[in-house]
Amino acid sequence: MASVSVDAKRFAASSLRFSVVLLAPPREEIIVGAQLNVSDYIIQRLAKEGITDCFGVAGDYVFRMCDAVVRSKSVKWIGCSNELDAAYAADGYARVRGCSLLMTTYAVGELSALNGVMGAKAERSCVFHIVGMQTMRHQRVHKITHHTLGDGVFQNFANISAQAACVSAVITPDNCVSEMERIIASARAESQPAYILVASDYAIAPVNPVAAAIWPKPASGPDLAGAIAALTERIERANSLAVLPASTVGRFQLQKTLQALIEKLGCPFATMTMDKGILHESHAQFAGMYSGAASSPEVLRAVEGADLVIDAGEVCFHDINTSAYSRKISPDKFVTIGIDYVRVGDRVFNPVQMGDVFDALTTAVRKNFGYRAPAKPAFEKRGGDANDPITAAALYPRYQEFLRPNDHIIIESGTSTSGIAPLTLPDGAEIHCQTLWGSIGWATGATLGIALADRSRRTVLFTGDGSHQLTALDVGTMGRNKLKPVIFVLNNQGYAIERALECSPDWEYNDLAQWNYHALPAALGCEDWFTTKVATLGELDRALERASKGDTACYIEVVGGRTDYPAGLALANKRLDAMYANG
Ligand SMILES: Cc1ncc(C[n+]2csc(CCOP(=O)(O)OP(=O)(O)O)c2C)c(N)n1
Ligand SMILES: [Mg+2]
Repeated sequence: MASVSVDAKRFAASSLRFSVVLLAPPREEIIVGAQLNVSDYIIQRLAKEGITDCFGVAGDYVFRMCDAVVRSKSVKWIGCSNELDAAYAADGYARVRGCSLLMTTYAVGELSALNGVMGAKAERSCVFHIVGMQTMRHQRVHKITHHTLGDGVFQNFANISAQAACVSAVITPDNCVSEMERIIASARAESQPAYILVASDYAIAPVNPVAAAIWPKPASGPDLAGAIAALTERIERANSLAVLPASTVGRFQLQKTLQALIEKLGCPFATMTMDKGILHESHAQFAGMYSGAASSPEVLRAVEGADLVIDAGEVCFHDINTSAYSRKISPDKFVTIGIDYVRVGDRVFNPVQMGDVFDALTTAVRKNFGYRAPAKPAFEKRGGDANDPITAAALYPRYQEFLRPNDHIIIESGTSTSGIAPLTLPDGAEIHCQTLWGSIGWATGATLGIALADRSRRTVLFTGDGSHQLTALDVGTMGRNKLKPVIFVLNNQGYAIERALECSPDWEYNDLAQWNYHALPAALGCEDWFTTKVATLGELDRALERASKGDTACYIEVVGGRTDYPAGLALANKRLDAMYANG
């Protein structure tokens, strides 16, 4: 069998297939690893990316990497209850900070994190996933160690974890400096996870100090002019135009650039659930939420009635975004400005960078479509009497009033997404959701990451009882780190969204163990949290008032109806054949 150092080189080389190929420019800055060991170098280099927290679960093969975090002056260890929690938290953190750090141990740890990291890949969240492995000394002699299949093989899982990343490397003292540059540049260019394997003895070996070439940011090529000409020609020919901004615009922090283009065009824009809040919803050109047949007549007119629809950032017409594929936009009036390409009809222009296209198009276009969105209807009244049970119709208008400018709002797959998505966001408030990957429990984990990534803003979580049961332990980690989220757990006695997606709502596999959710924070060690369980509108109103004070973390268990579906979900319930291509 080939020695692992050879494997390492082969693995690193093969991983190039998944990464953006970037050419090294003349050296501008020299990063030298002198006097640092591999683990310290890696942590210090990642700290330069703005990372100040490391989510993870310790284990003997990753001890030496954990030590480097503990030694670091700039990165703090955030111990999590399990690796899935840690991965979800890292995903949330990266959405706010641009990138994040996740640390797990060989095999048992990394495989537990895999679903969370794969979700980060699907949703373009740049998580640096470091995995500590057995010493090279043991690997070379195929020692039988714990966390293996007992076969003396150490590469059984690397390829599995690498699938959840866009770039990967096995770090050695020799390649450490250059591989870290390649990994960081590639992962940031794609805004997707990187997988970094470090053997325990190499982690404490001194870095071979070499000058590292700086990897450039991806750049547009000569196709840029052709892309702008093709887009401009289509825009000038159109009598009406709409823009659908994608969540990637936020991942690459291009909101202002896109907003400038939309303002120059004077056209409507609408967002789908996955992309909600990418641009301010108070903007005069915001037509509303686009979700296929569930959209308002104004949005349907603006989007489906337009001569041309610009997809800004590769929107995703999946079942959830389109209310079970009820979108009607013909492909011939749809053009895409992708992360690194433009597609107009059958023509593809690449490589061209999304930000460059937004900028150049803003300069090039002359036409202004003069769109102003009609005045938005006033928020629905709260409605209901104090002793009434809590219905979706009474709950979501109350949440609307509760939201504040600049909130980080995290929504979970389930009825909370259908209920919150139609609300109008206060200025600067951001929605964080995972509607493409849709792995439940994500929202509670992401709340931990987001609240840590930005303590200056309020973090509000809307989750369901079923999803929360996967990752409720994160609440303890939030308390341990003195975070002050506001958490709403909808206790509707099971998987309501699944009841809605079935011909019968009564299958027992959609029922849950009935927890005392509001007792969890105390059981998980949270001190001074405001916790309550509310079953009537009067109780809910009092809890909302108390939570809006903002002086403590809040955990509110909201008792809802078992099959009380918000409007979007009720529509999907009527379109099950289209949703699943049944019969
Ligand atoms: C990891 C994972 N397991 C299973 C599913 C399937 N699933 C999707 S939504 C859902 C139930 C969500 O229930 P809950 O959080 O209570 O939300 P509700 O709709 O009741 O408000 C399940 C089990 C999933 N998406 N992800
Ligand atoms: Mg539920």
